[in-house]
Amino acid sequence: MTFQTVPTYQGVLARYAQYLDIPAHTRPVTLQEGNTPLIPMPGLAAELGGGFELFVKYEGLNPTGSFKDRGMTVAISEAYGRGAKAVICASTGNTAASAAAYASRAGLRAVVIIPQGKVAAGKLAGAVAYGAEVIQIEGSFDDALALVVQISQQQPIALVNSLNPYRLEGQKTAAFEICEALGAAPDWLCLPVGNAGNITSYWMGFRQYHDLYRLGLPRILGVQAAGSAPLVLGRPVEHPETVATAIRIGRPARGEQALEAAEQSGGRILAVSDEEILAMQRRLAAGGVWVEPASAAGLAGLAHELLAGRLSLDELRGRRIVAVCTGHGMKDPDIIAASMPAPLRLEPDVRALEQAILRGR
Ligand code: AN7
Repeated sequence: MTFQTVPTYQGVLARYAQYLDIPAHTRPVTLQEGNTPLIPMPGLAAELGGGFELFVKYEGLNPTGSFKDRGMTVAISEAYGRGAKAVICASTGNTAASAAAYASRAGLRAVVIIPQGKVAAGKLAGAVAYGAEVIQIEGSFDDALALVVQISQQQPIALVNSLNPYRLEGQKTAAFEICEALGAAPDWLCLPVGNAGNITSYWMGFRQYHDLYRLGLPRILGVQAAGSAPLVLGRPVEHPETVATAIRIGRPARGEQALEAAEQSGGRILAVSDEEILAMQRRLAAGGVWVEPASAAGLAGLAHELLAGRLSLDELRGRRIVAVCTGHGMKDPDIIAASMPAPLRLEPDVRALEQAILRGR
């Protein structure tokens, strides 16, 4: 047997350079994001009725724990290459942590604006740890986004929300990876929808690969939380609410494109309740994949449609479904304490322990 080294993976910019529409001045800033696993979920597929193949694209395994890193590496690389000294974003948390990490690495200032309360602990801690200047405003994510758009037009500070087109260029690489792993596009793609950058990017990516390689196109099921479902209601939501704080967004910046992606693909955008989201978070964890609540929304949407009869097992027979799980469970540890049983407490006594084990806790 001979020892073999593996060529170092260099992140999505290097891997997919030929497919990305980015300026020549771009100077790569990477944490080797992307290349995330596509995990088969046969148990969950069987629970949902079976007859189809189900996979989770586990984007929580990116360097800062969310899918945002794919787009952020490109947005920061572009800003860095053109000589920007500072970047800014509004964020429900994951964008903030990602922007902070990549900006720090490039030696840029990162200013992140977060809404009042409700930013999950692991995200805020990340933004602080990576060295961002974190400003909390007394308002919603939508208020924060309006502010950063204004500031970035008035000051030399680069906007790295997904209004920045380079975010989408990087983000679409997840669609490429799925096609490469399956040898074709899946039949369905389910994912959560907040500000709608991700769904827009996936649709771009799948179309690009289909134009080049004829790999087919998925139908897209975009899922919002019922208390924050502007795209389902057809109007902005002034006071969005949901346990899935990542997608607590009432005015999605790329809402039009999300609706187009859903419609053109033959899919749809729907809403699920917080209870459905948390139930799916538990079911995913039972399969070994712990994700933050928002990340369970895509699959909760699939389960919802099956239950409501708007999707049938007949229709799904032999099909391949990919659910995008956007953020790691460790991003939002508090939700587990709030929605799941606390650990049993015992004296350090072997009899007590034995009884507890035999009782099954
Ligand atoms: C885990 O970080 O908007 O529809 O500011 O963190 O592309 O917005 C996060 C969004 C899904 C929705 N899942 O994606 C932010 C932010 C997780 C997220 C979404 C977010 P988009």
